[in-house]
Amino acid sequence: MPESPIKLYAFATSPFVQKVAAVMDYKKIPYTPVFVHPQKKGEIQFSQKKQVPIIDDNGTIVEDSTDIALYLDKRTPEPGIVPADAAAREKVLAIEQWFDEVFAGKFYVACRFGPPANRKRTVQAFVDTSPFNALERIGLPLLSGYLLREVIRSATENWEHAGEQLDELERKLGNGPFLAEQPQPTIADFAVFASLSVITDLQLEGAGMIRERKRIVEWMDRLRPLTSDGTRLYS
Ligand SMILES: N[C@@H](CCC(=O)N[C@@H](CS)C(=O)NCC(=O)O)C(=O)O
Repeated sequence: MPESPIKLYAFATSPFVQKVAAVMDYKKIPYTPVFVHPQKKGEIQFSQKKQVPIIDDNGTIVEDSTDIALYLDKRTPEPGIVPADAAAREKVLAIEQWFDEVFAGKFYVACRFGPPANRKRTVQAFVDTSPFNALERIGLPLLSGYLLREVIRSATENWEHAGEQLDELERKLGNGPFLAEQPQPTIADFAVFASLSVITDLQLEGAGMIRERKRIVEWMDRLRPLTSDGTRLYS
């Protein structure tokens, strides 16, 4: 039986979903996003964790963006996203973990929910892509300030220090050409690039802060032709 495209259970705005999409685009693996209702989550009822991304590869379910990327690398080994050398692999995975645990929250989520203009567009992206009913479509934008108050509070606080996260990224880029001084892009590059490209390509507030850092711009220019741009899940 011919294989179907991978189902990618998603929120359009999730940094972890963006990472997986950028990896699939690099590997030229066909996929179909399935947007999940953020409260009801009926589409991912089968999951215990109930967090996106989740993929369904013709019946094989994989959860967690790092595990998904590593699964995809085994499924479709070329082009590879993890170095063969053990020490290099460790460095790459450590940077990818830094993305998951620090950068995704303190820079990307801070950017999407910190500046009020971005916040409005983030909520709108949810409304445009999520399987909401008519009432939810009207109600969510009106109630978002209340429903998301905790996210907004910490994003606003983190956004004040967002430049420090970009400084740290510049340090990690070193002399390149890719993260962990790898000659080819890895899972770490796609993780960070996927989120930054959303900010620059959708021209969110914060794009200027990225563009004024030469080292980051040059690195993004190296990645850009290899994978999709920041409109990959939502334009
Ligand atoms: N470690 C997980 C984190 C996934 C995650 O935090 N997903 C968020 C969206 S960005 C989510 O589904 N949140 C909904 C919830 O926790 O209820 C990964 O890398 O995939």
